[in-house]
Amino acid sequence: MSAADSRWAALRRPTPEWFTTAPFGIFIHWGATSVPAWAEPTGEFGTVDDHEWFTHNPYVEWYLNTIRIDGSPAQRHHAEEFGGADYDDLLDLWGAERFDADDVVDLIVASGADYVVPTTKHHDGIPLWDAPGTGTRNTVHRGPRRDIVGELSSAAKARDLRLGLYYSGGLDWHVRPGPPALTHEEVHDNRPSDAEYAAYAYDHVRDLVDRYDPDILWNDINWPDEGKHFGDHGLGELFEHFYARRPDGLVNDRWGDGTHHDYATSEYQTALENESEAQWENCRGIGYSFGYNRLEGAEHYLDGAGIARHLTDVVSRGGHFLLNIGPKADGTIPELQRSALLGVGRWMRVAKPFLAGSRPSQGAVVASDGGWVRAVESGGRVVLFVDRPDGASGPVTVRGDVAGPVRGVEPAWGEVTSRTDDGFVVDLAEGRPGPAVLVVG
Ligand code: FUL
Repeated sequence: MSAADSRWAALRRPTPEWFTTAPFGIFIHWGATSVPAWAEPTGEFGTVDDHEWFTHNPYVEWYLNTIRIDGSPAQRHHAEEFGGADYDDLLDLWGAERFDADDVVDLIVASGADYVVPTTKHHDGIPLWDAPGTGTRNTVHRGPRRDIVGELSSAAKARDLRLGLYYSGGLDWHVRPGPPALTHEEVHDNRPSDAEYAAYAYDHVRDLVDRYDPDILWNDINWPDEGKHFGDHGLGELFEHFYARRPDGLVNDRWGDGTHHDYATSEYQTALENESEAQWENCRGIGYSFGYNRLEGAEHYLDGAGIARHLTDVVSRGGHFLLNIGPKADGTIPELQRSALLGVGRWMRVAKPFLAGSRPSQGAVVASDGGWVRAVESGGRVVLFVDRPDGASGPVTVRGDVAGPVRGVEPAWGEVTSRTDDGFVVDLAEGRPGPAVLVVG
């Protein structure tokens, strides 16, 4: 092992206790792109090929890339709606006049989540706090004229939510405008990696650590190559500083190969290979975008029960789920997102104790009659979550390693109506907020 490798290796640590019992977090993507809030709902990341993806990018927060692709529908939209205005004009149009961090955090607490991860600077390079070296190009001096990171951080801490901070270290289209990316290869090949940008990004993240004391550093895309060292302004030193302040802090895995991470990430249906690591987190939007997209409706969105199923699936495979919400430009949470969070929260009040700190179940269970089942081990018992993919009611047969009595934790969601040698039938009730929760033994 080289000297550098052993220094990265020395950063490894046991997973902090709080994270092992935190199955669910909420991501917040907010930025000047909430002004247009416009993207084609093309499909879920991982199901659309590269060329179509970039020209018809469903991620609203990629607006600045998409409108620079000649002939893209987003470019046409930007011309028609904003007269092709300079992107930074959107920052000035972003009012955030109804933004109430306490209200947003209350909603997150009501969803049953344990941590929140707001964006602090996305690929457009606009910081949501008074970031060093950015002059007036940030939300404190323009647009909202507020320290959005600070307001969310204080509100989260006041409600005992753990705080992660998202930072786009790999892309900054202000520092490196370049030509728009048309493929994922171009995203990675054209990212800024020089020492000057490395120092700029270092100063930003160090400032975030010192001001807001996050529990998670959630970097995106990569870290500038010239900053991947242990010396002054190096990523290694940044991690050491972070862990010294936050001994139970964690960092995600998007800093580039040969560096360091505490947990792996997957996104929608990509990087699924990372889901074999000891600690991993899947993230996705409620619809096909992270930033709020006014073109999306209920047909693109997960509802509360859909979120509950996705969360259960992830946890049953040993992961954490980071679900994103995207506020509107005025700071309010879109109604469908709010109701989805309240819906999953209703389910979490019963289900969370069985998910938090659980492990994937060793036994095999299957559901028939169009049913859906996932299993975990929790408190020494097997816990089953039974549903239908469309949430419909009616009987579902479950078979497998289900020795012993089976009891519905919330009988109003579904009751066991008969037992066979190797299984049982559960009658799923109408109007339940998510999968029925059943304890075996
Ligand atoms: C991706 C970004 O490009 C998306 O916009 C989003 O922030 C997601 C969480 O990570 O790589």
